[in-house]
Amino acid sequence: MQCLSKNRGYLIATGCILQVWHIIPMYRASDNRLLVDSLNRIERKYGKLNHKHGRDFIIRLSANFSLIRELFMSLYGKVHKSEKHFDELIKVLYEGYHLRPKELKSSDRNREKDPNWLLSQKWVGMSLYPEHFSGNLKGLENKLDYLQDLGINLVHLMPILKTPELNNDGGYAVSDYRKINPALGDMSDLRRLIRNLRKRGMLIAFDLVLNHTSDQHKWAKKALKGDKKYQNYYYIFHDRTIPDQYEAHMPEIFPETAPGNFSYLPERRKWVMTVFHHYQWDLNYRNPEVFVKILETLLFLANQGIDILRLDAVPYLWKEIGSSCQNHEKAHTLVKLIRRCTEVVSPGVKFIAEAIVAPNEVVKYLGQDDEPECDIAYHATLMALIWNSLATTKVRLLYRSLSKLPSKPFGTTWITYGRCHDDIGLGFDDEDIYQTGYDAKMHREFLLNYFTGKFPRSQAKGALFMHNPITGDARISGSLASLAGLEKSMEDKNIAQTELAIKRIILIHALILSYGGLPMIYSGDEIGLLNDYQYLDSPEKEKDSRWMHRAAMDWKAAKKRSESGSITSRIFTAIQHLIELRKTTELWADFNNTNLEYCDNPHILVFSRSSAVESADGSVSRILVMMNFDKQPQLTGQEILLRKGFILNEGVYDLYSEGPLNYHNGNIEMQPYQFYLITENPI
Ligand code: OTU
Repeated sequence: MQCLSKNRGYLIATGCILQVWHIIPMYRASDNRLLVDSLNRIERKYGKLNHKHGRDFIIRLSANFSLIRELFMSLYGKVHKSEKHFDELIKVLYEGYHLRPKELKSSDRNREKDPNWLLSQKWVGMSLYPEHFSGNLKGLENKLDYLQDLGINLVHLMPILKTPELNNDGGYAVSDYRKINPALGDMSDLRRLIRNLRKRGMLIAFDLVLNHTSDQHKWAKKALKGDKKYQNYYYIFHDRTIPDQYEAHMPEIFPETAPGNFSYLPERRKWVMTVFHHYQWDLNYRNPEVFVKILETLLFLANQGIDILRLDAVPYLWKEIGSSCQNHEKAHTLVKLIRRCTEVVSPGVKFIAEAIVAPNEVVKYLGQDDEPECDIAYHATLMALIWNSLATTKVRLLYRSLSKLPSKPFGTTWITYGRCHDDIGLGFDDEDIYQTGYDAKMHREFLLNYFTGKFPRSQAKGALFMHNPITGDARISGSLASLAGLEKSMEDKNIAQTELAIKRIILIHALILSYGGLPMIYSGDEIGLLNDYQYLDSPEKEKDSRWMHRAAMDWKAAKKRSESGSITSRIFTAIQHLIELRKTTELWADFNNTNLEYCDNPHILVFSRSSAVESADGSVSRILVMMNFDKQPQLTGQEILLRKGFILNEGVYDLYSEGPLNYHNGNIEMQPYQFYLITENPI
């Protein structure tokens, strides 16, 4: 008590009390006392918290303490010794803060002053596998100029933490959260890379695979040896009674390669929950010790300088018999708790929710205004709808699905993307498909046939992923360029089709760069990298067609980006130009300022980006984006411009081509896959 009252005095003297004091009275008296006790314990162990050491921590812990406790106790209040675990959590928070490097603490403070820093239009990301892109982490440093040349300033490193050589699910089966895969480098290489990125004003995103560990993680190994404490880190059962109860309501994620959600451990004659592959053991978040350990890991990664953590498979974090074990309310509680804890230690760190679930469920991972969860979520709905629109040449389903999507909280953003390392799930609503005039089952079948090239006239070359012959369900693999028709048209030496494929590739990028959100380009797509079929020769990978679109970067092809007129150059320079336009136009910052606009032509997507206030200096205050998803030219009336307040023939022009729009008999004319970024000349 005594220590804290001194601290209070200190805080009053420095003015910080203003921030603390208006929060403290909201506490229950018991929380107040607990906070004081916690801080005193920290002081006894680490020395006095003062202006230099701990001021920010005290302020942030005070602001979040009641909520952290409430969230923690709602999950673990009934667990044996929950108070002890809570104390441990607070200790881990302080340790995380104590170990956080000075420069990161100062970056945290700057970001706190500008909480919307991530919404800026200046951020453009790329996801890449260091081993496929540059061999290793050191090699990656030599490629940063290339990324910057394209305009990338956020690098999402695909998982690089230690995994077994086999059975690693492309990095998503971690065996040591504190070591880097030796083939890629070590922690000091990662830190050096991050320093280099920071110097260049670039950000780094990194996976936290927190739903499961590899069966080679030390916790799993100890559990397998019979250690009860570590068995309780996972969902392990001595017979099928409980697993069968779970199974009754759990869908299968990888039915082809990993049927069922439990795996047998012959060494112990027990069953372990393995929702993904048999070697990915689901962590038991009903055990508070697991939560505290994973939080410690998270803070360790944050303290290496990671700006954005991607929470892998976040909908699966909480399992409950009788439920699908996805999107459980307590999975959200866990995310809220992670978020609050991070705000105390490293508030500059942002979170991506990796939740590829029903559209209405995805938005929930962005939290609500007073209950934040993640800052960013994948716009998987938009991604799937882009491909649907290309296959059908129409945008009706896209309009219907997107207009129904609940709006996301202000301050959060989408990852807009065309491809990533995973499959494309056809995650739109059956009812919406029906309302658009198709039979849902037949429509899905059509899309699967279209993207695997079975549909007559389809130019796409993809493969099915996790095909379930009983239900007919499947997802789709294939590189963006191959799905867009580049591979087939080049094989067929069909110049006209190659032209169309290039246009589709550019259109997809125009959409993800302008729709609203943080665009994430998948490495290789910027040069039209085709499918890689080598995975078919590997017994480990042949059944996982996602390897088809995880090809090594083709640096020889990338060199051609400066050969004007080459396919590579046309794709690369178009994306580069789009990125440049995005960065210099503030309307592309994501302040929930995208509006779908009605268009009478079913092939043309129209949306606007507008600022809330008309600017006095005549600078751009609205942009109308028009995109033709058909391989035929299309027309639409000019009313669409009038409705948005554009004055016809007076300075209406296309930002992309820096020229006027094309007209035909008084209508706006759009060539196959053409897009306009329409604005008006400054008056
Ligand atoms: C994620 O994806 C990763 O992105 C995958 O590469 C991993 O294999 C997997 O987790 C396991 O770690 O099912 O088909 O809603 O869609 O977690 C991809 C989230 C997946 C799931 C997602 C998962």
